[in-house]
Amino acid sequence: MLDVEKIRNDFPILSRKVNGKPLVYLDNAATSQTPKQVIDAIVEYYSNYNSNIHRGVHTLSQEATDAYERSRENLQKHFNAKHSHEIIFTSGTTHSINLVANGFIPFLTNEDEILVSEMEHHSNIVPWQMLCEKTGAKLKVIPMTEDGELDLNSYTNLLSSNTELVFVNHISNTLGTINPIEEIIEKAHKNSAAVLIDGAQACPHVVPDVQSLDVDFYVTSAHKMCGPTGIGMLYGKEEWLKKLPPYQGGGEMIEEVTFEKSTYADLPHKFEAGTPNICGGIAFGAAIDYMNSIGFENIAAYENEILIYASQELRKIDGLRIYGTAKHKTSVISFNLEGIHPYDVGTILDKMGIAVRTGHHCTQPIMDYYNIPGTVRASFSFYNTKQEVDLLVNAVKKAKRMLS
Ligand code: 7TS
Repeated sequence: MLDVEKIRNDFPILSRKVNGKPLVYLDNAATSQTPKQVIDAIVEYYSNYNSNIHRGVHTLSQEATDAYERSRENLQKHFNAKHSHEIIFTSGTTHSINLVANGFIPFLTNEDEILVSEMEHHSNIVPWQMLCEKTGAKLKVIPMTEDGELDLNSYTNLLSSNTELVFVNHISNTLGTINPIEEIIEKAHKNSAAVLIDGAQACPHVVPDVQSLDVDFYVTSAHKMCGPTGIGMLYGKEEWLKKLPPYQGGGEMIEEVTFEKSTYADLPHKFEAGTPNICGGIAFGAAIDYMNSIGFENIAAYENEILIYASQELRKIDGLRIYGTAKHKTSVISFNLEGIHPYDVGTILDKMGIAVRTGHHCTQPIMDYYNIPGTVRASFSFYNTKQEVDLLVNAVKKAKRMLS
């Protein structure tokens, strides 16, 4: 099991105070905190070998290139991709999804259909709507149930020979639902549809094996898994990445340029135009090393304990409703107090040093489903403790007394 006190010492920010109270950081689904092992990798890069990559003969450039490419291989191993060139560095999940959506413009017509689930983050909805506007393809919605699970019967019925693409998140950022992506992928493939899985919320908790999932595209952001912001990943099967056109043109993504015509570089460089986030890429690898040193099985078991304890204690509060009660869920709890706006609860919690997110969490269709303006969302990581759950529960009780 985890030595949480020891782990907490790795995170300098966890010892700071907010509004005179020790910080209780429960906004991990928005972004995770950064351990000193990752901060050290960033400091070392800028202190010792900051340089542009893939272009210099000098030592610093070579060192930076090696570290960046080693990090790509690290990601390849972690996600079990067949080739390291199937790992494309992007600025994050949003960039990865837009890259794929743009790539499908030449392949879709107004006969085609795209399926997206009702519980997606806006970044896994809006790029597909933009793709539909450009191609005439139709966007269809896989509905969810009251518990916050996907309605798989409806999904099966929606699939047809016109379905070209399916987009679903691995874990919902608002409800915590772990979706049955194996089944979703298998059914899509039986209908010859390609699948993109949004793994932004999954990668801090589980290790997706992209080959055994047989997924076509898998995307994530480093900042949700102890890495820095501004760096993320697109995994794509080689055959797809070869087929899709580049997203952006510029330096490093070309083979040859004349004014008549340019030809594109091989993978992965075809999709990495311009100077990338070199330090971020290296730190992403360091974050994966850090999480693996703790162990994802340990992380999942511990976070599940926290989830069960927090759900049980919060449910004891009269008038508190939890949204998202799927059988398989991760350590995200969205809730409301009857008759009280979530923003007001969040503001009072902040006064007590407790960081939660309030609002629609970039999932307005989920809010429409429940007919609510937003929720309070507490999202837990492996460095949170049961004592912090108690502080949250007491603070919510206090907020209720103050606001009722
Ligand atoms: N997909 C999911 C499932 C997410 O949770 C998020 C971010 C994104 C995509 C976008 O990731 P980005 O790194 O490109 O911004 N989710 C949240 C959240 O729940 N609170 O703040 C950001």
